[in-house]
Amino acid sequence: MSDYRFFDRLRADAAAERRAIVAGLLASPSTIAPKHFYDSVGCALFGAICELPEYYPTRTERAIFAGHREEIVDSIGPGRQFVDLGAGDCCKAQVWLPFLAPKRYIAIDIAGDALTRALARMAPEFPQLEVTGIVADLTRALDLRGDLGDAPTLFFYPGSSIGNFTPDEARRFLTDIHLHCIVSIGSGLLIGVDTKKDPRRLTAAYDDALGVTAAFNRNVLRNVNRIVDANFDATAFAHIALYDQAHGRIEMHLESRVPQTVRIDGTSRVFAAGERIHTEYSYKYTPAEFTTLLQDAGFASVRCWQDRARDFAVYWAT
Ligand code: AVJ
Repeated sequence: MSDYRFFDRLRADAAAERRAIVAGLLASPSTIAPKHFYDSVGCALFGAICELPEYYPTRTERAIFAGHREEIVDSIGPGRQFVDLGAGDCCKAQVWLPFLAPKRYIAIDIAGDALTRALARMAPEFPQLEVTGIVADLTRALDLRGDLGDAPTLFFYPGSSIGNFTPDEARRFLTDIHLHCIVSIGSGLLIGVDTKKDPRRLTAAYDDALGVTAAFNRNVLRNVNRIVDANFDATAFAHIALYDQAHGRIEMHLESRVPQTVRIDGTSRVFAAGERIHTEYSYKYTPAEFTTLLQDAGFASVRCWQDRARDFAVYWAT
């Protein structure tokens, strides 16, 4: 079977999504949710970010996975349903497939075009694997029970994507995953999470010398123009990345360089010079903090692996 099934669970919500974007833009402070970064240009820029010297998470996680492969594989066990949360180009998951021999691969992402391309490339390489793609928004209630039945499932959530949620939202999301896990013995969550560290290294990772992250941040305005019919000039906003030590989070904003009026879906909004649009949180957790979060979500057993410098952490929670 070099074929795959594909479901778009996003299209139904398009009108509600447009209203949510407009409401966020008109609010004070103005906000755009980070899920809107990932149009095709945004996906490509995120791929470039992952290659940057300053952006340590991707390569550090890869090294932890590679360095503890056997132990992690032994913990998970073979023949699971592999649910890839935020699959992107599916490359991170693909590395695991020969070791884990899952019986199904279910890739979920908000970027439908990227997911289609990834599965069309990948499915023929694994002819024995049953492959499913689901276009969905993970910030909305997660209900995969109809897709998964009662077979043991590995939920894979790498890359510290959990950091885009506030801790309360993250607890709720992890609780949802745990509820999917209790259906069947052998289910669990393999998740990668960035750690707290020197603020200078954290800010450098989100404000790189080449300006790739700045382009990634500004590109959200081009995407928003397309979705809600607005006329943002991406060059009229400056990229801001700062570390809020009290909250343990990177914040990204777009700061209006000049006073300007932007047309948004039939209305307009004035941005003062220096006024910011909030675009992303990226929360960082110590292993103790994240273990507690997993336990609060219902996971009774938590294992953790780290690199030597403790720049990143990988957890297996059941
Ligand atoms: C994909 C959410 C994990 O927070 O580090 C990278 C996104 N933003 N550079 C992160 C991102 C700016 C990334 N996540």
